[in-house]
Amino acid sequence: MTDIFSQFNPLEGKRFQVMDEQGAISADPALAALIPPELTDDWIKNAYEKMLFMKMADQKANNLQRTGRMGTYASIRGQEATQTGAALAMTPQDWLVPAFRELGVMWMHGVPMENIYVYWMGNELGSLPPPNINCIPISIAVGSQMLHAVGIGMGMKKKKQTSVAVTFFGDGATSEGDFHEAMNCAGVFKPNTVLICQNNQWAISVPRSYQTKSVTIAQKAQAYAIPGIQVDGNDLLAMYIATKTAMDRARAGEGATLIEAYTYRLGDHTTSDDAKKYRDPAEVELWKPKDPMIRLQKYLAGCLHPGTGQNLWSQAYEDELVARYEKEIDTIVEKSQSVQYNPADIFDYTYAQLTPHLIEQRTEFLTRLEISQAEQV
Ligand SMILES: Cc1ncc(C[n+]2csc(CCOP(=O)(O)OP(=O)(O)O)c2C)c(N)n1
Ligand SMILES: [Mg+2]
Repeated sequence: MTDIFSQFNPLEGKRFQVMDEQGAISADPALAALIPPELTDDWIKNAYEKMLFMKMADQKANNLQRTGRMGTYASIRGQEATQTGAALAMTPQDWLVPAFRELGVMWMHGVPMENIYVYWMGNELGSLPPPNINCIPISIAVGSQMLHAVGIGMGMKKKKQTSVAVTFFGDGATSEGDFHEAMNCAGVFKPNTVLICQNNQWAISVPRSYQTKSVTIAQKAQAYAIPGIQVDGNDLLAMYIATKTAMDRARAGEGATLIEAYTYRLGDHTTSDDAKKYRDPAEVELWKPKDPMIRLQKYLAGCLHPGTGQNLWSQAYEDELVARYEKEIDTIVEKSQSVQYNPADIFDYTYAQLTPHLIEQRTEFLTRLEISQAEQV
């Protein structure tokens, strides 16, 4: 495998990209040569379909919150390529260790969309994936999950397994002590771990420029003696290649890698936020043409199907997919809304024995709930 990590040194200002904003594969033969044979046009088309589905499921989650059927939700809009490229480099044996903005990669790794909706509807049952789906629960506490991923990767290495723990976190999370502890252990113990920072340029209202004075996040890896690479996170192919290369290193016992996916949060931080209050709309306009969906549409529209001679992307094809996915997502919403749960659960699983204060709260909560349910009848 070509060593892209030394070829794209973040300290030299290099960012790894193989498909540009126009959907064109790099004209540089050395870069084009990095594209492995499995990345056929059909592979790209399949990935595009997954990205469209997650984009629509993401939009639906926002709509559900707006109509009072979901709690706060953190959108992945703009980050679909980062998550899909990484997910396609993973195998079911690998463990996914997410933060909270990972609807796409969680779903790709086998967590049913229904579970993800149930979680954001405020029901912890959503955090329990079916057996054999290797994904740990969403971590709302910023940065805490990176250490778990390093620990899981250390365990895999100790057991001489070839599986890998892949963790996601934001640019804001790199300011947490947990990031530096995780990176230090990643350097010292060489775990089977890949650390993916989704640098979406914002941590709620804090821009990337206030987060760190390092020019890139990827270069921080050098201080911990692990490879680090900055990748165009809106380039599906580059994300796949970088993640696959990092996974192969980990599987071969060579240790951890830091990938900075340079991308953009096109939406608000969450449904509880209004980015217009702190973000210049002109910046969003600058990023809109870099949308990972658009560049794949452009690429696929330029490819002809070898059998039919038709373009691999057209508006009619898109419309047909959208109609099909809308129905599928509506069914998922119905299923997630019909999950039964006991409202008292939020009190019953934190302590072995509730404190007197919480017993009081529990009683009051259930009494009020009965009243409000009675009012609805
Ligand atoms: C330990 C901790 N501190 C603060 C928060 C509040 N908080 C939630 S998300 C967030 C910003 C995270 O930014 P980033 O890591 O860039 O991830 P993004 O939301 O951009 O995906 C903050 C400060 C939290 N959840 N946990
Ligand atoms: Mg961020």
